[in-house]
Amino acid sequence: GTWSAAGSEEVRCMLMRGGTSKGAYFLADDLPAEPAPRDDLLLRVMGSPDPRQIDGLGGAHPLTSKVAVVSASTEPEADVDYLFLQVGVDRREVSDRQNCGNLLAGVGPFAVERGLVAAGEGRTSVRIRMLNTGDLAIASFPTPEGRVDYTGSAEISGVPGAAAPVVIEFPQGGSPLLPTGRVRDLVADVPVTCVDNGMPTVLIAASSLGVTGYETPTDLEADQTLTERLREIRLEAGKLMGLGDVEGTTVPKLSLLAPPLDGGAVMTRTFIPVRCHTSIGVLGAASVAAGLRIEGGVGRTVARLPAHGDRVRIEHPTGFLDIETTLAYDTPGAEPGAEPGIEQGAATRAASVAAPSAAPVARRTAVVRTARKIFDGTVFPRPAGAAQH
Ligand code: NQM
Repeated sequence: GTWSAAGSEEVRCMLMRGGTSKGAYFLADDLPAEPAPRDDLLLRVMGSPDPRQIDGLGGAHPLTSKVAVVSASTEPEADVDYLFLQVGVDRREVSDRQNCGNLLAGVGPFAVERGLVAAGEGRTSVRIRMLNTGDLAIASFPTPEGRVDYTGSAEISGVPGAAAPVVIEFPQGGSPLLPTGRVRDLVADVPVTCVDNGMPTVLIAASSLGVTGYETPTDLEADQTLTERLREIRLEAGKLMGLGDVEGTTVPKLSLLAPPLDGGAVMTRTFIPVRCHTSIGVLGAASVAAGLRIEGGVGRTVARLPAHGDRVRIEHPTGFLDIETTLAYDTPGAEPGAEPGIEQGAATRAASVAAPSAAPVARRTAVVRTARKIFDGTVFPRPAGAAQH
């Protein structure tokens, strides 16, 4: 940030919708390099901590209290680096412990807008290294006449109207798909499947928690018994997943699964982790989709799975999200891609998943999102040291 003559801080910032989230996008060079002053600045930019975020850009919900920090990549396999930061709404906290596949949709367009990446002819592909997980994503979007065109006919549930499609591909999942090493765990007396295809997520059949999975997010958030059960499950699952003490962190997420209502594979209610998502996160959905395909997982009895290789339609409170994902079992010495898909005789392998070398991996995941530049300019953070409550 720089200081104006009047002594007020100002920072260059672009406000964008990325998928079903909204966030402030910054060039890394426009922010303090050190995490402590950077996070302090971002809290003041968003107006946190305050449940209404009345004095900042934040929209009073975790889905609209997000930040993307983008820079040219130092790695040969990527064009840009993207760091996602979740800014607490009513908590003085900025976390880099989760990724965000929705804000990711705006990263490519933002990189072109800021001149980090030259626009291609007609379309531009941007290779994005996601610093939160180390994974790679490739985003491609229309750039007629060398400029990002946000208009188009792609519709995504949870966003009114239509916009240009941003096609996002995740070439290969990095982290183990089954963080506990098992297809199913009993956690706080509830059977769960813990899966990570880009976002650590705990899959639970809604029925095993005494709800249908068709309730509104508001009703579920108001259910004190459910809230307490989810908290218990999450704390215990977090440890099993190798995430340590997850009290106060935003991962793992929890997805309640119910049979689909509208021709999809499954209905979901996702907790992120306290608020119930009004739709579902992109990487959260990628994890659900991969988890459903795991033989012996809790999703198997609930979901109606499409054929191997077909898109998995994840239903959520405001529509659906289609995820393409391919799983395979990696065995040492095997030719990459030569292993059978999970639908072809994977059951016996899944049962002996204790050997990490035989664990399933996500080969490729792809999704269509949209993004939009809403505002570009200068943000004036709330002054440091202003009265706090
Ligand atoms: O899972 C919300 C969102 C997300 C995360 C959350 C996300 C993802 O919808 O990739 O995008 O789970 O906190 O933006």
